[in-house]
Formats: sequence, structure tokens, C-alpha cells
Amino acid sequence: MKPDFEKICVIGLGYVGLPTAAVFASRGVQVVGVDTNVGTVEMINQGKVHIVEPDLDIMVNGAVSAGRLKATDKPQQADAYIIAVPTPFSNGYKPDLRFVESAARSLAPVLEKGALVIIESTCPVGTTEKVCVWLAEERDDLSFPHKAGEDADVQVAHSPERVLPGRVLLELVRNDRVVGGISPYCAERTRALYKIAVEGECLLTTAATAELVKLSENAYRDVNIAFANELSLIADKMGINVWEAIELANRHPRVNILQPGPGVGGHCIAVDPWFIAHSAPDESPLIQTARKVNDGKPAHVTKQILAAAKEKGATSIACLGLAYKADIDDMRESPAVTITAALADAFDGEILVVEPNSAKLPGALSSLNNIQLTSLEDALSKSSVIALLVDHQSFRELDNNELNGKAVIDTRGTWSNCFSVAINAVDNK
Ligand code: SAJ
Repeated sequence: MKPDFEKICVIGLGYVGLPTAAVFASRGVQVVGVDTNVGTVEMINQGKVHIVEPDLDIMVNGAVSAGRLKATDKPQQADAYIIAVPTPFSNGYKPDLRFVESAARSLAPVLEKGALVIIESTCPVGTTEKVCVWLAEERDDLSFPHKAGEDADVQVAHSPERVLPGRVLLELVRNDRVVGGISPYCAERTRALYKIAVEGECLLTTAATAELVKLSENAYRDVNIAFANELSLIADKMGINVWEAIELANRHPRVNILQPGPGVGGHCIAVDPWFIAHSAPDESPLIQTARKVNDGKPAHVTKQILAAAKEKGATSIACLGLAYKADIDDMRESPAVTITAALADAFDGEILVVEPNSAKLPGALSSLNNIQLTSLEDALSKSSVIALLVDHQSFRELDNNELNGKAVIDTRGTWSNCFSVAINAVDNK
């Protein structure tokens, strides 16, 4: 019998789409990857990748060499389509669905009866239904499940990605997936597709519930990080080491406070809670406040660094790290970039930036003339003020003696190990 899904088309070859395409290709499915960026398409067809993610290069290279993955700039006819394009927000934190809409409309001309369309992009509640409407507008010869239910010619579902950057290939296969269908049959077919590659459970629900589940996961994390960040402001005011306080509080069996940092970055947690706030502004004061607490943290850190530089009479400041979190190259919404730009603006001297995962400064910093990308050794030797903004491995491994005599603003608690001593002292009482 012919398998249900011989060929799939993945639209958007970014942090989620490319690994998804490669994983399906590695399971023997014929995959067409679509991206509007010509450079990305060319690179992938040469078996290369444009993003830093462990083992992705090997998997993409294998899939391209075996003839199972091909990139192109336009959707082709397939048994299933997976949309994995960005969903940013525009001014006023309004969700911007332009990329999802144009992906849906671009695949409509090649849609055939029996096809399955899945939206993996994180999106506001109601978007999967809107995709049905856009497809129906393009193809009045086909029926869609928002109107035709179980009898529709084409099935449509939402199955949000849940992978953690840095562990994408592992989590794609092992994580449970939430699968929300516009009709129950849409959800069942979607589960059948993911079961080709996913070892985790596929949990079926409605499309709207799946949309809210994904947004809730990231809002939950944002609210919890905001609590840790608020504690860090309180502890700073009281002259208490927040890392020590949190480690001690977490010894309570029902307390698990997350880690404070310089702010929350990335394309997900710093963005998705606004999708809830936009749909239910009066019902989401906690979620909105958490966003503001996290967004306010870079300004607090900037002030601390400037105060230290003034006290030291510093002529240069070392900023360690630009990515939004450790050991990746992604700088989207990165608080480290915000802080570095604010320092460059307010400080008369030079800002020496160290980012081991990037050979160049991002656009937001490259035009500022008092910022220089340099090596860790150079930044440490020239600066009396050291700001640790990202806990990349090479910074974690730094010998603390190299920091002697310098003012250190450790936003990640990486070098604040004085509290371990305090905890031992408490334990021994
Ligand atoms: N952060 C803290 N303190 C913490 C944990 C994180 O300040 O205790 C900061 C990080 O430094 C970073 C930001 O939060 O700036 C977000 O990092 P993250 O590791 O929490 O999450 P992301 O954005 O890399 O990935 C999240 C994940 N969602 C959840 O864990 C609920 C991932 O599973 C999602 O697939 C991804 O968002 C997404 O694409 O939505």
C-alpha cells in the first residue's frame, strides 16, 4: 500500500523548519524545503546550513546528498505542508501574521484534494482558522474544514513547535507534541504524519486549544523569570546576593525559583506573551506586568555597569556575550545587545565586546563607533569593568584570578560562587 505521506513541503527554513525538514528526510520522506531567501536556498542545496545548531549540518548534508531534501523558493505539490515561518509583533505589540498569510496563499495553487496543511509557527488563537479562510479564498474549487468539517477536501491543523534552541534535533524527536485539528480528522492525520519521526506522544485537541497551549507555555516561563528578575532588584536594593537567596529558597520542597538575568531575549518568550495580551488585554494583567519587569531589566543592568565604570574611572568596558542565551549565536531580542547599545550611547570610552559565536557585530551595534568586537584576552587585559551578559562556556570556564582588581557585573550569577561557601556554612550549623 502506498504510504500516506510520501512527499512533504516545509515552508520556512529557519531554526524550526530546517531541522524539521531534515528529520523527516532522514526517515525516508521526500522533502521540499521552501524559503524566500535565495542565499539560504543555495546554501542548503549545497548541503550546508545557515544557523548554529548541534549536528544540524551533518543531518542536512546527509539528506541533501541522499537526494531526499531539496530547497527551492516556491511550494511544490505535496501530501502535506508544514508552515514554519516567523510570527513577530508590530508596533503596539500587535501580532504580525504577514508571513503566515503569505505562506498559506503561496501553497494554495499547488494544493490537491487529500492534502494536509499544518501550522507550526506560534500564533494567536484563531490563526489556524484564518489560514482555512485564506486557503478557501485562493481555492474555491476545494472545501476546507472550517466550513466542511470532517468531509473537507483538505485538512488543516496547528501543531506548535516546542524545541529548545541548542537541543533542537533531540527535542524534535523526543518531546510530546500537541496536535490541534480544525476537525478531529485533521488532528488524527496530523498525528499520523508526525509519528513518522516523533517518538514523544502526540496529544490531540482543537486548533484553538493548541494555539493557547503554546502561548501559555512561553508566558508561564516569562512570568516565572520575571519573578526571579524582580527578586534580583529587591536583593540589589537590600545588598543581598540574589543567587544565594534563590539557592537557599529552592531548598524548600515546593519552591523552584528560576534564574535572574540581564532580561529575557529570543524570538519566543519575549514575544509570545503579547499574543495573549493582545487577544485578552483586560484579562492578562499578570502576563503584561511580567513582560514589563523582564523588559525593564536591561536598563537596570546598564545603570549598574555605568556606575561601576564611573567609580573605577574606566576608559573601556568589557561586555561578554551578545546572544540571547548561552552557547548559541541567536541575537534576536537579546538583552545583551540592548545593554551594549545603551552603554555605547551613555559612555564616553570604548566598549569591548566578546562574542565567541559570531564573527561580526549585529546591525544594531555595527554602526556605533565606540564598539569593537575583540577576543576575551584583549577585553580582559584592557578593561577594569567586566560585564558578563551571557554565560557562554568559555566565560564559565574563566579562571577567577583573571578578574582580580576589576569591577565585575555578573548578570548570570556565573562567577558569584561566594554563595556556595555561605550555603556550606549554613549546612554545617
Ligand atoms: N532566562 C532567564 N532565566 C531563566 C531561564 C531563561 O533569564 O531561568 C532567559 C534566557 O537567558 C533567555 C530567555 O530567558 O534570554 C529565553 O530562554 P529559554 O531557554 O527559557 O527559552 P527559548 O526562548 O530559547 O525557548 C523557548 C522554550 N519554551 C519553554 O521553555 C516554555 C522552547 O521550548 C520553545 O520551543 C521556544 O521558546 C519557542 O520557540 O517558542
